Amino acid sequence: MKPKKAYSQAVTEIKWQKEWSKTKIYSPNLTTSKNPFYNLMMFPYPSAEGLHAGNMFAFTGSDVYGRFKRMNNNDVFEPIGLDGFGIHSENYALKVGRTPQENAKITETNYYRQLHEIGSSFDWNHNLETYDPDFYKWTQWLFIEAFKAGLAYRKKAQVNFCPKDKTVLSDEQVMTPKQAEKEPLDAKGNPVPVTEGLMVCERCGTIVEKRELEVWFFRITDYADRLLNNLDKINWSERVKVAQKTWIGKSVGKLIEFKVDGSDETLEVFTTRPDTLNAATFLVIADADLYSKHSKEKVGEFTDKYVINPLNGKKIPVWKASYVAPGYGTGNVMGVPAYDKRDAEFAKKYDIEIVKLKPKDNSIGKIHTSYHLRDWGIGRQRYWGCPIPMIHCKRCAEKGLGYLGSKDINLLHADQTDWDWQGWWPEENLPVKLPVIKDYKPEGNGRGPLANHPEFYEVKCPECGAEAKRETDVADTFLDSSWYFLRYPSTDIDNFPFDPKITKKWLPVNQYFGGAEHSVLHLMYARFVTMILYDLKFLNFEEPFPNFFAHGLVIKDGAKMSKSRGNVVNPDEYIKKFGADVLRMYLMFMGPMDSTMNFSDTGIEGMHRFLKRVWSLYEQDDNKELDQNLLLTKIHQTIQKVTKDIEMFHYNTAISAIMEFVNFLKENGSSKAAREVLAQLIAPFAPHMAEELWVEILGNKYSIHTSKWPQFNAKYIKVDQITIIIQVNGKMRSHIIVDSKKVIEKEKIETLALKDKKLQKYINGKKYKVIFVPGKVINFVTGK
Ligand code: ANZ
Ligand code: ZN
Repeated sequence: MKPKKAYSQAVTEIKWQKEWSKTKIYSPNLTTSKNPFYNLMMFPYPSAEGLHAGNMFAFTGSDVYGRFKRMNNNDVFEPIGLDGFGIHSENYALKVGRTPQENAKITETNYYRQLHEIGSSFDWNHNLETYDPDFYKWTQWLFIEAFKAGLAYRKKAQVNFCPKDKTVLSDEQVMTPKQAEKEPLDAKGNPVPVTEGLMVCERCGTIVEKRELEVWFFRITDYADRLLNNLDKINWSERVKVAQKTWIGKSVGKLIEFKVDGSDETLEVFTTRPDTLNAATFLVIADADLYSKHSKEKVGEFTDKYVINPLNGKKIPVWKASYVAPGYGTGNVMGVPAYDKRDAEFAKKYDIEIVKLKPKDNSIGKIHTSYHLRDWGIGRQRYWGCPIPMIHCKRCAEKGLGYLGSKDINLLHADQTDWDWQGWWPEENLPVKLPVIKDYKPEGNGRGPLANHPEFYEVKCPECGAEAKRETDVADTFLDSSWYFLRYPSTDIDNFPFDPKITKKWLPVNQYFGGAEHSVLHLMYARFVTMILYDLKFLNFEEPFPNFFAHGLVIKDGAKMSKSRGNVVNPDEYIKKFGADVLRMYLMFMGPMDSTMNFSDTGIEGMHRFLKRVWSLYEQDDNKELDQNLLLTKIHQTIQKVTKDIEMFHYNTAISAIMEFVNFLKENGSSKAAREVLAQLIAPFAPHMAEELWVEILGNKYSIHTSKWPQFNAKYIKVDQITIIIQVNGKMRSHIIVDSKKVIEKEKIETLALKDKKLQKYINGKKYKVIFVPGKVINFVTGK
């Protein structure tokens, strides 16, 4: 048997990609599918550079699983799109002097080209882009639903502000330089050394400031307990669960009241160590100003006040200090310098008494639970985002109207003020379109660029017709990605964000795949939004991703790929040189899917040789004398190993097993059955070559990707058998598989080995001595 032609990856890959899209084998019928399996990879933020090898690694990892599931009787739906709104794209547009819209068109073309070329089994009939009005119309719908449910509100608050990106950030977007993988910069863009407690912007690494601004929030704190408790019910990488737990930061303690000396006023503290009340020697109250300027230092001011320690009646001083957070607990802390490090530093600095009494339980105060999680600041004073579909009208406020006239829905919360009257843009008139403007550069004055455009914000109040005003902040990009997975199966529905029937059939997502860096950002927000929609009865599940796998990281020359380091591996070059199959196989072979792996050119060349070796197997004639039982054992052992490994995302070891199989077939000869199995086992990894082998060489029915995954049969897998290497003069020449009970019996092994055809060639009547390593090697030493 000979392949009809030499393998050309360039020709073959394009040929099959065309055929796949023509025959729509990756587009399941979403209404009639019998075994729906929603296989999803986090969609990318498009950047100027396009996808790098690290992205391809993640996409391939997800796609291997999707292809595997498809061959295992599932109707796999694997959509893709672009998380295209946001600061990242906008900053790039600013840099090159294009509008974000023009820029989006260019990156969209480039991204979709790359995503085609990698050969993933995406359903290209359901892609979406978050900046598409058909998509963000529903992001606005979501905002309004949250508002109506009392879960979106405006509030003046101490917020995080990035002086470089000139916008408010959510708490989740503020991190240590290490978490952000950025060198810290000051507001002017100068590098600064990393110090403890330094917090920077997730996007640009600039040190974040605190500002008092009135902005929109989503009330995620209402869901803190559910977000925490449900973690026990979902199958996620452990490190992501831990990150969410820590971020939610539930802590149980006590609220204790201290009476202010000489007044009726009391100050209440939150403490997790009520047993140290006997050693409390001062009380600290938070101060927004000190906190925003010196939150990482211990700066304080004495207030002239004293409070009475309720346990022992002692008079202790009240301080204002920078290390106490206004938004946490009660904003007041009892200072216990003997047992708390921060209090100790503060007490030493300001000469406050330190009392070393042994902690002792007491009954003062009431049990209280505090959370680290705070509400999600969702408004951005930027341009390239989803317009927040809210309006406010003075006249309605003066008339004392409630929301859109319905006084009975009392949606006002004590903490939502400044706006006289808030209503939403009527849903039938959505979307509120983002206008095309040239001056979209942020000014940093606390208002977004749209605030300079009266033609955008001046509207007639939908309630009373008077002159009213639109919100000019846009929504955080993370609002777009908090629900996008609901939209994919329903992209062709235009009267609702997600079709109820189709949603019921396809969601929640069966397997989600993505980066661990989104642990407390996207993954937390998506869970929260799904819970809101569940509570509003739009969904019948409250966890969007019951199964989530956090993939690892591809590095180059020891560092994370980044343009500034100049170590970005552009997949285009490799695809051109070696083909997508080689790149995919190499990426999956580099190491465990959840580890950190180094990309190397020699590694990819090795994989190129391996695939050539695979191809050559199909040019080789069968070995008629090959022991068919031995071959069957090898086939079924390989099927079992590869199947189990793919199920657990252990792709690198699955590929090792395939390599071993190929070596075996090369050495011993193969059979048509073996070659069919081999093509199927490599199909998830090297889909193009596998298709070519299956259809053109083996003459099977198109397509291998919808063929049935080979099943292993336990009767061929003799686990109680062991391989003994046969050597001649210390060189490996063959091997035998023997019953594990016999592996130590020298004579029996020798007799068995002598039946081996390959060995006979070498012995060929010569005299020999036998060196036997029980259970491992039998060496025939022949002399010259
Ligand atoms: C006295 C004490 C003694 C405390 C001791 C700790 C150790 P978590 O676990 O994070 O909830 N605290 C309370 N509110 C605070 C605020 N707004 N800003 C800064 N610190 C605050 O920590 C709760 C503990 O952090 C509380 O318990 C309080 O200090 C402090 F040996 O009270 B503790
Ligand atoms: Zn009005």
